Amino acid sequence: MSAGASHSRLLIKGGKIVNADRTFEADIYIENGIIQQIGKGLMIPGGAQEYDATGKLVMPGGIDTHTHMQLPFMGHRAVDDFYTGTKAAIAGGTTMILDFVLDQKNVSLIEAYNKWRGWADPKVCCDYSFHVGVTWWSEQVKEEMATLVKEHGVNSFKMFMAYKDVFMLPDHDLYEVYKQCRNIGAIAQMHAENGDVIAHEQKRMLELGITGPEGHELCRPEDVEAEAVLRAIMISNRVNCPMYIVHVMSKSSAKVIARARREGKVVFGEPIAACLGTDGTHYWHKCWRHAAGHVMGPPLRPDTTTPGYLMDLLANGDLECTGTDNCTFSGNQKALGKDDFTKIPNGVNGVEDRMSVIWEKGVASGKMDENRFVAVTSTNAAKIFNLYPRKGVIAVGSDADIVVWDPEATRTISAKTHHQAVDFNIFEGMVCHGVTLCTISRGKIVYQDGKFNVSAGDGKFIPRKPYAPYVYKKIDCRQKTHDPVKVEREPYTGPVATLPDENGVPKTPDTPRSRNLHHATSIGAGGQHVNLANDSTHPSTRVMAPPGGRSTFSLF
Ligand code: URQ
Ligand code: ZN
Ligand code: ZN
Repeated sequence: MSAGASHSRLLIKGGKIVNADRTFEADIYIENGIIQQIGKGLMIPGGAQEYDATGKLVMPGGIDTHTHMQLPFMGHRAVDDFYTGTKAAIAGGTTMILDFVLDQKNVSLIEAYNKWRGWADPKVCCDYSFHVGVTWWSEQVKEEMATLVKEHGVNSFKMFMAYKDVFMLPDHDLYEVYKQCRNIGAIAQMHAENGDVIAHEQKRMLELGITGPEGHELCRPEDVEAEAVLRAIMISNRVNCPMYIVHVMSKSSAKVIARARREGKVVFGEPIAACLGTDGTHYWHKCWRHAAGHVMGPPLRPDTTTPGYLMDLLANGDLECTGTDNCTFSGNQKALGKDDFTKIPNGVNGVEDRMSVIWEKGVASGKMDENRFVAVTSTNAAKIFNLYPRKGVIAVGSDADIVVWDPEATRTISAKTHHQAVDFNIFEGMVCHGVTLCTISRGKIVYQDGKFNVSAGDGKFIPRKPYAPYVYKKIDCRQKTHDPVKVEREPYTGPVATLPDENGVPKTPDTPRSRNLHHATSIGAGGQHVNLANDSTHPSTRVMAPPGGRSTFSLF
């Protein structure tokens, strides 16, 4: 049977299908990259390739919400490009990456988008899409955001509160960007750290002679992240814009997100494989290269309870989906910062190991079941970024992006055996339950038993429409409760002070105090209350002195 024909017909039989909502035994028939039938004893056309998944789990392929393949950054370029990065993704059970168009200030977003498409399209081995970075603000940027949504299948824009003078935007611009995101049905993503404080603290650490990777965490402890998370949520909530906090790296920031969600704010938190699988104690490792290999922003946290805490919130729904922020630099590139930690290119690996790390630390550890695993590694991302149900579920009509998973097998993670281009692995030596047996990308077996069957450019750019229902139905509901309403009141006709002249002397003395100027109802704590005992017009009214103490105004 020719590869073409067998490629277009595939029967996966005997497996246990795991979606976010349920687990059930059934066979899957795929034709031309689409799931055509799910069930037992299927009647299918002849000539289909068969894969025996008996005793294994059959899950939607992972969706990595956050990668930076071949990113030009801090004077270098990330070593995993769109070919090696997507190949490694496939080996780990991920069948789609969401990468970032991320260019400098004053560069057209459309030009940047076209440049990144030119890099990715010829190389990707699995499907992908782009978030677009907004690193500057102008009327042009505003219009280009709308064009990207209308004409280029973008529905997510990423902003930075960190990387001062490089990607960072000030709050007043962020307010405008969020307003535009809301207006065009997009989701706003935020790298939340206080970039101004980091800049000062980097200087202070270097002045103290702290030049090693430990300085990277010391200059931006988790308060610096959590404050920015709160600020990003506060600003976006003012304009009712959905907020997606990328790489949630700390307990403090996760708590801020959890509280905001309980207050009804439309906020999504994305922990990454790195902070779910390891911690920031590595920055204090005596081997400089080992310590520097963990440098990313925001940093991994030295609080060793962080990974377990974040996994608990991922399991219970306070955190929503997972990415990797895969942005890999070799040890020699990291050594650019051997004398100054601020020059260590920021970024770590994860795209190949995310699924196994989360299975080991989340499912094997007993914190979540296999359905929640699928939700946080695939389905929720598809829903947030409006890919669902094309992606993120095993259902008739969906793309046949599938991973056959062996939950009992184990593998030891190592840079010596991983398929990524980078020569360092932050999970080095970690033994994980949960091994990819077979990865299927739009109906093609692209990885099986350790062997690839990929061609560069096989992957496709997947456009995404705005107004993702999973996000914007919430936004629309909140809009009803969100808009401020003015108080209808009679025009004020009482005395008004005159402005002082150029010598600061009031032109006419204030008119004598007259009675009953205020008709206030008692509106709660904060100030002195004075009863208008003899006020015939408002017998029950109580006068509220301004909060913070007795006003000079008095009736008695
Ligand atoms: O900040 C990001 O997400 C990019 C620039 C990758 N680097 C990193 O350290 N996270
Ligand atoms: Zn970031
Ligand atoms: Zn990133």
